[in-house]
Amino acid sequence: MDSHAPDLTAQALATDVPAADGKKILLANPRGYCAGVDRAVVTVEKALELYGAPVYVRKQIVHNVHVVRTLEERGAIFVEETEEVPEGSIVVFSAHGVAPVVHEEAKVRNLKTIDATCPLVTKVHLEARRFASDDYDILLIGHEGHEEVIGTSGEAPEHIHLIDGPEDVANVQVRDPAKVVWLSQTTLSVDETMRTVAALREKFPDLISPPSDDICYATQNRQLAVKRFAGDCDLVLVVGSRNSSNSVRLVEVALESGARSSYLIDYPKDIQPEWLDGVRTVGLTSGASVPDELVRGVIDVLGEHGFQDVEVVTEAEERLTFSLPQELKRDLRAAGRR
Ligand code: 10G
Ligand code: SF4
Repeated sequence: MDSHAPDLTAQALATDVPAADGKKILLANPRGYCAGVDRAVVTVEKALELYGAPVYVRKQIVHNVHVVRTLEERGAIFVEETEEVPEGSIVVFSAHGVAPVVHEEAKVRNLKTIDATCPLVTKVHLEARRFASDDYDILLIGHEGHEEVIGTSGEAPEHIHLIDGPEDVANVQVRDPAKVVWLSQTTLSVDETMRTVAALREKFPDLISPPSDDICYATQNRQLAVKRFAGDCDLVLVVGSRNSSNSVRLVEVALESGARSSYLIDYPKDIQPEWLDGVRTVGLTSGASVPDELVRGVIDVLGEHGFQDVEVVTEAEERLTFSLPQELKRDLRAAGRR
């Protein structure tokens, strides 16, 4: 898997073949891997190299079918719950984060844990802990059942109310309307979240906001990039898996922002030829858990249909990287590896 592969650039994509019928691809930048996903995937790869297979991973390390299959081929074993991991084994916690109770379960089973939770998710956990200790009611905006929401809620279950969109606002009850804060999942639609916050604020005028954005830089940038070109597109293709919240949001953002059609695909082969009927401009992007090799595959397939002109549409340059989890770095150092 090419977790470190350089981004496709306008130059790299320039082609001498004239575009057929003015057909073109608008390629979003940024797209694909964010810093937290890169760190999580590399964590599993390095753990496999260092400790040898099998390395257990609790939940999908990131929500991408191709990433999970590739790591499985290398010897990772994905499980749903800690109790499925044999006593004394190594387990990696996924980038979406875990509730404190999961760390306790792992301790009881004498597991060696490596926590690949994205530092930007940990930041939200710490906010939840702090507001709970100050005895706030916390309105956590997020999707019910999503692993990140389960993990964050587990930090302070008695203080947190889940708000899964504006329609949940009417029923929420708090102890003291003057002491309420909202926090959120990191991978939500920015626009829908703002609509939810507006509805919450109408109900609780003293509602306070998180100290800094909980919807992370990567989620925001990928949505802004799609907004830039959606209105010019007959079709927007988003590479990403069905259970990837941020990828699904990109399809919604594309449609809300004027794309005539938009589809989520796991693989280049998922493109249905009829989607391309009468299409001249295809917007192309990918979720934060998607390796860029899949996007390159989509460009190849579109090229076979006459879309040989690729224009990169840049919203932001991302340079953020996160260092590997401490516990892994320590073992790598001890083994004389980096
Ligand atoms: O978009 P979601 O949260 O479903 O996850 P993903 O694995 O598809 O993308 C990366 C985002 C995270 C690891 C959640 S912070
Ligand atoms: Fe971290 Fe944002 Fe990527 Fe989630 S989407 S792993 S919060 S950088």
